[in-house]
Amino acid sequence: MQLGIIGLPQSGKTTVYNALTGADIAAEMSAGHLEVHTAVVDVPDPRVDKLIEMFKPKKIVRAKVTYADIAGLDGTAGRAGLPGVMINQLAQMDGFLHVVRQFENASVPHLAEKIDPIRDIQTMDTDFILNDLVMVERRLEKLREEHRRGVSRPRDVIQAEIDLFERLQAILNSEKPLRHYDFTPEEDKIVASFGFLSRKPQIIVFNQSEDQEPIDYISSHPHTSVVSLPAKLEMDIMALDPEDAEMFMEEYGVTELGMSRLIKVSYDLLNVHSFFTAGEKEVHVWTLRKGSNAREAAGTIHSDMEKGFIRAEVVSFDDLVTFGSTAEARNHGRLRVEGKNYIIEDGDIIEIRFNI
Ligand SMILES: Nc1nc2c(ncn2[C@@H]2O[C@H](COP(=O)(O)OP(=O)(O)OP(=O)(O)O)[C@@H](O)[C@H]2O)c(=O)[nH]1
Ligand SMILES: [Mg+2]
Repeated sequence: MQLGIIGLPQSGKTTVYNALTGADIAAEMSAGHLEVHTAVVDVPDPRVDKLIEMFKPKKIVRAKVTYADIAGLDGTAGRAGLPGVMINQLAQMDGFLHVVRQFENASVPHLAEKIDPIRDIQTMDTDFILNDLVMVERRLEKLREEHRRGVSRPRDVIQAEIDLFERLQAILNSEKPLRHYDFTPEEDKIVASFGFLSRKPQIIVFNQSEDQEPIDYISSHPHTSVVSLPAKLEMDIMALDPEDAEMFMEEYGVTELGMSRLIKVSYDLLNVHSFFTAGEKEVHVWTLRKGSNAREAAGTIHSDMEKGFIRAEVVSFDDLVTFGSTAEARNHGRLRVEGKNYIIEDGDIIEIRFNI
């Protein structure tokens, strides 16, 4: 899973990146050209700590999210479009953290004179919207041509796709990102295959000073989450050793770092959850698209397990904790035997029986 950190110049992308990953990249002006830094971060999950306590495993593998600090966007690409290298970089991402400047700091220049976070969200969106619009229009031309000839596919199928793309065009022409809209599963399949940038899920990250109140920007849109945090303060806390960090947090009344919240929100935004395999050898967190079944879960562990799937033995995290061990959970009838169509729940601890 990869999330790109985007935002206007000097909005605090590198600061957020450093705070998230513990990196120490100097906050230099990227001067508008493409520059990317990448780091992998463990997803904090107290359940894993509990499993480690129970199983005392030799090896631990936590869930991970990759963050890429992508400098160089500024909302001015217009209809000429983004440079190809930038599009390639952005297209690889599963979603974006969109850093929006809320902090006031006279020594940090802003493209516009006044700090206006809501305007900045729209400015950033514009590059993606125009990029997608060009793609949609190109596709529409092709589809209309195909419809005229009408030999490759039935005309009504082509027409349905034309209707869909005309709707996308209307949305984009009204300067709205595609991620604000829901599509039917069939439409979604077509839309997803184009990798539209404005369709990818986003977390809006309002980068505040420690004394600022959260902005009232409740997004009811699907595929969009909102987090407010003081990135600079959190970056400074990350740079301290743990004892000093604790004192510092107490002083500022910070109970949970926005960054660990942000990592969790990232995980949710991408519509995935976790299941575990746990034993003395290894406690392993596996990331799985929500709604996947036991056979697909087996496949994320190993393709042999998927091919030779017989059954899954499943215990929920809560039951395991209540009964203290897999054996005790079994004695109380809480270790379930499930077939390949069983839908995995968040926090299931599973063992796959398979045959190759
Ligand atoms: N006061 C204050 N300053 C901040 C905050 N976040 C970032 N800054 C400062 O703003 C400047 C820009 O921050 P960066 O993190 O480098 O911003 P960026 O988005 O990576 O900038 P580019 O890569 O040039 O586009 C730096 O001088 C930061 O110290 C904040 O929350 N409060
Ligand atoms: Mg930067």
